[in-house]
Amino acid sequence: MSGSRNGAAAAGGNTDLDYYDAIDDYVTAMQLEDDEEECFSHHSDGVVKPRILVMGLRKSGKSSIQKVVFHKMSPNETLYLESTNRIYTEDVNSSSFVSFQIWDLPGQIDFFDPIFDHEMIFRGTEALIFVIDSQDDYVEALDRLHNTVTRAYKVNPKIHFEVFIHKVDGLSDDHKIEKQQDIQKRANDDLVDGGFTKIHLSFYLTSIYDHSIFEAFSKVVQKLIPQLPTLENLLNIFISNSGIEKAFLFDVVSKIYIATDSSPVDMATYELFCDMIDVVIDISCIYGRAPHHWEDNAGGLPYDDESMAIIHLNNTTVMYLKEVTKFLAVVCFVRKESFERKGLIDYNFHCFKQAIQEVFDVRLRVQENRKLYFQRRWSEVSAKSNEASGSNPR
Ligand SMILES: Nc1nc2c(ncn2[C@@H]2O[C@H](COP(=O)(O)OP(=O)(O)OP(=O)(O)O)[C@@H](O)[C@H]2O)c(=O)[nH]1
Ligand SMILES: [Mg+2]
Repeated sequence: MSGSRNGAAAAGGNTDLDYYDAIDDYVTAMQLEDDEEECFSHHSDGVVKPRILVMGLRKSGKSSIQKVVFHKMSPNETLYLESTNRIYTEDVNSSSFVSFQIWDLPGQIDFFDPIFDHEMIFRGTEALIFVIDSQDDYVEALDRLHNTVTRAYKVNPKIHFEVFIHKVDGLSDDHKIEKQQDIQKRANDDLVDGGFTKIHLSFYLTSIYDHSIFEAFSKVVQKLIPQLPTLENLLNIFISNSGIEKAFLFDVVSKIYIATDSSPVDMATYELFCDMIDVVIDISCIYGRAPHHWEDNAGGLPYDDESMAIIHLNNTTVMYLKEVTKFLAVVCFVRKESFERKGLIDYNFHCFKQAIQEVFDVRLRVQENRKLYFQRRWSEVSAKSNEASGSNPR
């Protein structure tokens, strides 16, 4: 591994752990994983990018969620969305670690109709989001959920099943909890009754009218990032050495947070950070100048490696946003007295940024190896099948 072995400067913190140890652990883990052929099995169609399916009944809100999270559509505009009548696939590639393919499946199609090769689709799927409209009667949705997850599980038991209990904006907090408990109990009881005790469903209360949909999507995407423990570890080292209270690593295009330090996440903090990103991006879009070479990427956002923002709050805390790699930013809360040592924070940030870059480089190398591996496997398979068809002429 290249790069200097200088650890972070500590503000009275632990110097034993340094960024490079964390990266070395990660590289070893990835090499071990690479030796296991089994980990490639669910990519048998050669697609290395994780695939997320979004399923659910008609009008449950599937397309709205994708438009709001990935296309910055305002929630009110979703009122005019037409019903989806075919499968839409989209590549999401905003920042270094947020890279997947998302499929919007129309509510009205029967996915298990023989004209769909649902087995092939589930085999290459890493996450299945099932959207339930909480404002509607959800008996039919629960039936469909059960049918979908049990069939998908039989094909690919590694899929993460994520249930969005959606459109909860009209409900009081008590009512939301009641609804979640009811849906969760019914869905899990159905699985136990059917003998599917190993299927795990994760539930989220979501709405496009607040930050809950971004938080839920963040958690879904985090499960697809094998480097997550390393990123969390790096954030822990960064904050403990810099006197920072809480830090998130954000994809600024989607406002998905891909990692945070190990202290608990408070929704209000997350919302404040999302608002800060909106302010930075909005001001940059209105008054900033987009570099020409970015125009093909993410709509030519005027956001670059110089981007940063500082907001002094009225409660002796400072919000600090700093770019890490393209479209990836650290946003953190710093106490005013710690912020007086901004030089130390910036030095530690520099080490953190280098470490993230190294993790990303390793990720790219692993992805490249996987691609070559699949190309080799597929050429072997097609050579064998050509041989077989040549030796058995009809
Ligand atoms: N109140 C509320 N309405 C929502 C929310 N999300 C979506 N909707 C509304 O739900 C309606 C249906 O949304 P769509 O995104 O078209 O639903 P869909 O699941 O894609 O529907 P199909 O394409 O027909 O399968 C629209 O009028 C949206 O404005 C939400 O969080 N809260
Ligand atoms: Mg739709």
